Amino acid sequence: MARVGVIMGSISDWETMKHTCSTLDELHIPYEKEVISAHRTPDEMFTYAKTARDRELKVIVAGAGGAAHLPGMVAAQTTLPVIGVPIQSKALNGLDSLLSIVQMPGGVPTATVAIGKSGAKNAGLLAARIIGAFDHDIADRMKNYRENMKQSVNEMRDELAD
Ligand code: RP5
Repeated sequence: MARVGVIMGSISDWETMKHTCSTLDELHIPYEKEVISAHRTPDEMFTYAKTARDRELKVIVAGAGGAAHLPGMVAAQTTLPVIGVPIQSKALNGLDSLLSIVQMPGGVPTATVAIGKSGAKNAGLLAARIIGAFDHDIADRMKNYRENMKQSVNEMRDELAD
């Protein structure tokens, strides 16, 4: 059963949001993925957000670009944690997306990660950490993930020394 809901405003966001999904794959965390647009399919967005907890999702990751209201609007309709990923838009390079997501008025928390690929990857890791706070198996997988990162730096040092 999916524990993370990964949604995005357009298929054009997939190039970025696939990094959230590959991170969740790496950690063996089941997820579902869907295109849901705040302005093109508002009714579906409300239904998705309102049914998310009953469908046993634990975290929602929402990617959007431009006037990126999807994460905040979803957060307004659920009590689950919502992580917004600012997509690197063409016109303003993602600064518009970032500010739209991060500047939520007090009362409706929406976690915000970096613009683009790094943010999408970190959204997957943050979702894993949130679930890992209550799930020891996933917490252990996060520990391994960090160990692997440490190992990769050791390999860089070896390469530099060669
Ligand atoms: C937003 O508009 C989407 O999240 C996407 O980043 C942006 C552009 O959408 P398309 O015109 O590529 O469908 O809703």
